[in-house]
Amino acid sequence: MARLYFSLFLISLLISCAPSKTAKPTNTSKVHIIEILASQFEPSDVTVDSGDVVKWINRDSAAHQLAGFYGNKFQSGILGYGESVSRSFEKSTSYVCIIHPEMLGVVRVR
Ligand SMILES: [Cu+2]
Repeated sequence: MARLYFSLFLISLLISCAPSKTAKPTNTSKVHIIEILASQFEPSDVTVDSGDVVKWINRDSAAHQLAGFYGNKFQSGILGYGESVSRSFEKSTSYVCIIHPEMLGVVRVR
C-alpha cells in the first residue's frame, strides 16, 4: 500500500511540475547533423524549421569546404577529418563543396 501511495505521489509530482516546465521560455530550435562521408553529404537533402541549426561533421579522410549558400553569402573554412561547422537557416538554400563541385546539398526550410 505504501508503494501505491508513493507511486501516486510521484505521478502528482510529475503533473505539478509540467506547467512550470512549459511556462519557461525554452529554445525549441533543433540541431540537424549532416555527416560528410565518402565525398557525400549524408543526408544531402534536409528539411528543417526556420531557426534550426544544421551541423556538418567531416567523417571523411579528404578535406571539404562548404559554400554556395544564398548565392555564396556563407562559406565554411576547410574542414579536415573530425572538424565541423554549424549555422542556422531561415530560408531554403543549396550548397556545394568547393573542393569537390560534384558534392551538392540542399537545406529546405519549412
Ligand atoms: Cu569536398
